[in-house]
Amino acid sequence: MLRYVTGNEGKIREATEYLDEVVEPVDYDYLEPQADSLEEIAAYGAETSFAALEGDEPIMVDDAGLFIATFDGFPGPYSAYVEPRLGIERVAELTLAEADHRAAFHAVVGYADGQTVETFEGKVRGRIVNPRGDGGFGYDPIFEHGERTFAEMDIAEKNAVSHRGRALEKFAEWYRQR
Ligand code: ITT
Repeated sequence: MLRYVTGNEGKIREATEYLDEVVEPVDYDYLEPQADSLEEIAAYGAETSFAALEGDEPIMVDDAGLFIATFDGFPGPYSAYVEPRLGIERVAELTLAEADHRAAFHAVVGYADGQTVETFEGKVRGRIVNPRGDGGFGYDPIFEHGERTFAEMDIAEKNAVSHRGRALEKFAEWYRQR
């Protein structure tokens, strides 16, 4: 059994659909360090959650962000701060006022079990568009990959190409071999 420390239900839906292991959601709010690297945040989150919570079952966390090329990767690691304050419509508007609409989602799964701390990264490239679709969560409606936004895909379709799907794939492969 794995304990998935997150307050984000969208992440839990995607991980549960992807992983064979039983995943128990744990809503523990670890204080995220101000860091430019998702790896650092995910490793810290997994390690401190394992230390703070009772129990021996391994912990996983997932730190993700939307990196917009024309803004030099902003909001990136600050995506969770920007989403409720600026709003995804405004993020799209600001990006579409520029010439370059390219963006990438990154996700890093962090794992800790008291002995080992590991991170697994996934990335997907796309471009920013005006919001379309009502699936997914977060920035999904403004991120187009191929012809569709992530909010126009179902969970399996998104997992097949997404940053989180790639990170979960690497993690699952490593975890199975342990
Ligand atoms: P936890 O830290 O509790 O796991 P969170 O939502 O705060 O949940 P992050 O810091 O990783 O998680 O999230 C960064 C932001 O990016 C946040 O606004 C998310 O909604 C958004 N986000 C993360 N993954 C996403 C995805 O697959 N599609 C769209 N938006 C995503």
